[in-house]
Amino acid sequence: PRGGAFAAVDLGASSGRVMLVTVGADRLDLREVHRFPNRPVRMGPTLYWDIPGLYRGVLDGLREAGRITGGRLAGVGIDSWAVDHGLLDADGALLGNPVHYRDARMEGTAEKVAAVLPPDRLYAATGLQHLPFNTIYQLTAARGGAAWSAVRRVMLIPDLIAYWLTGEAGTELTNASTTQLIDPRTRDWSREVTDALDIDPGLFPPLRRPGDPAGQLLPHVLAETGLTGPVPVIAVGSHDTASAVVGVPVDAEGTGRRFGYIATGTWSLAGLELTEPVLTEESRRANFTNELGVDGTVRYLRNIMGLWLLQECLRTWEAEDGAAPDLSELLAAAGRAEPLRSVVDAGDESLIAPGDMPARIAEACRRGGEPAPRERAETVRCVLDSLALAHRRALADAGRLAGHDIDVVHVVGGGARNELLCRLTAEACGLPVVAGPAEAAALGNALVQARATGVVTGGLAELRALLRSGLPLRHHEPRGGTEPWRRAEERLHG
Ligand code: ADP
Ligand code: LRH
Repeated sequence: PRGGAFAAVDLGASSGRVMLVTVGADRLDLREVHRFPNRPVRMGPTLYWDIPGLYRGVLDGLREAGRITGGRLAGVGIDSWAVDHGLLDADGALLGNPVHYRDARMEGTAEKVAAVLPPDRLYAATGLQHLPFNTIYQLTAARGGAAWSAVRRVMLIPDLIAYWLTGEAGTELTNASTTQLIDPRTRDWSREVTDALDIDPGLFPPLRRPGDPAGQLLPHVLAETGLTGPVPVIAVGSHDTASAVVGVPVDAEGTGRRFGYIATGTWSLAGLELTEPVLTEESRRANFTNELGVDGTVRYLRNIMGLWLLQECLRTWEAEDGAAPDLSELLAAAGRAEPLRSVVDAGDESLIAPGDMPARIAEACRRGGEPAPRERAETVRCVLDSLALAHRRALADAGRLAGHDIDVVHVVGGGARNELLCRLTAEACGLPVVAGPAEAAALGNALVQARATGVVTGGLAELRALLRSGLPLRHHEPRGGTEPWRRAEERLHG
C-alpha cells in the first residue's frame, strides 16, 4: 500500500516539536518524537529568539524520527509562528539573532508607517489586522539600525530553517501574508505597499505555495541526523495557523455544518475559512485579518491574546515560589471560582510584553471597573473567562462581517487540552464545541506533504477526512445560556 512517514516540524512560541506522521491512503498516525522548550532570551535591551537552539531542536527531532523509521523520511515540512524573520547578508549569513515580536523596538513605527500609508489604505491593500509587531513595522524599525546596510535577504522563520536544511531559499505564501506586504486578492506582493514604504520585495526570496518543493536535505544535514537521502523538504502552510486550520477535523460529526475555528496556543486565532477576503472598512475597524490559507483559502479571523496570559502568570508564580505551580490544580480551582467575576479585554496591547502578568491583569481589571482577582484561582478564572468572551465576540463579529452563520466551533491547538476553556467557550458562544486535535498544526503540515508526494489526493475536505479516524475529540455542548456572557460583554465593551 502507498504510504509515507513525514516529519512535521512545528515551532510554537512556547515549544518546538517534531512529529512523525505516518499517512496512508485512508489512515493517519501521529507520534511526537521530540519536544523542546522555546525560550526567548534578552541580550542587552533586545528580546531575541534563540534560533541556534531551535535549529538544534529541529535536527535532534529529525534524528529521532529517522531512528524510528530506519533513516527514511518521505518528507519534511516546517511551520512556525508568524511575522518574525532573519536578516541575511550577501554571503547568506545571518546578521544577528531574529528579534522576538514581543520586543519593544516597534514603539512609534506604526505612526511612521501611517504617515506614508494611512491605516485605511493599508487595510484595503493587505486586509491584515493591525498588530504592532507585523513584519512591516519590524522592517521599518530595523531600517534605522546599523546592520541594515548589509541586509540582502529577509527570510521568515520557517523559510530560514528550510534554507539551513536545504541551501535553497524561498518565501512561503501563507506566512508571507502575515508580513502585511501581500495583497490577498492577487496573493502576491502589494506594489502599492512596498512602493509607498520603499521596501524592496526582492529582499524576500521568491514566493512558494504550500505543496511546492523546497529542496532536499543537504549532505551534512543527512550526516548529522543519520537520515538516508534523498529527503525532500516540502513547503507546507508554513504559518502555524495555516497548518492548524488544515488540521481542523471538519465534519467529523456529521456533514454540512458550517464551522468556526479557534486555534488556541500562545495566541487564540478565532474565525472562519473563506474563499475571498473581506476588505471593508467595517472589517478593519473590527480588527479582523485576512491571512492566506492553503488551497486558495482565506483565514478571516481576529488575533486574540490567547494562553500567553496564563503562560506568563505561571512564569511569574514560578519565580515567586521557586517551583512551577501545578497547572491542573490551578485549573480545577479556577473551575470552582465565581464565574465572570471579572473580565479583561484580551486584545489589550498592554498585555503583549513579557513581565508580571498577574499584576497587569489586576491593573486591567481596575481600569475597566472590574474587581481585581484576590488570589491565583481568580486570576486564572479571569483569564479563561476573558478568553472565552473574546472567542464569543470574534466568532459573532466574523459571522456578521462575512455573512456566514456558524453551527459548530472547532477548538484546536494546545488549548484544546484545557477543558475548562473549551467548556467556557461553548457556553459563551452558545454553540457546540469540538475540541482537538491539540497538534492540528503538525497534522495539517503533514497532510500537505502527503498530498504533495502523491500519498493522498483531493482538496481540504479529503485531507480533513483523514483526521476523522482515531483522533480523540471532546465535545462540549453549550449550557447555561449566553445571557451572563452578553452582560459581561456589555460591561467590557459597552
Ligand atoms: P504554541 O504552539 O503557541 O507554543 P501550543 O499550541 O503548544 O502553543 O499550546 C500551548 C498551551 O496549551 C499551553 O500554554 C497550555 O496553556 C495549553 N496546554 C497544553 N497542554 C495542556 C494541558 N494538559 N492542560 C491544559 N492546558 C494545556
Ligand atoms: C500563532 C501565531 C499567530 C501570529 C502570532 C505571531 O502561533 O502564528 O497566528 O499572529 O503567532
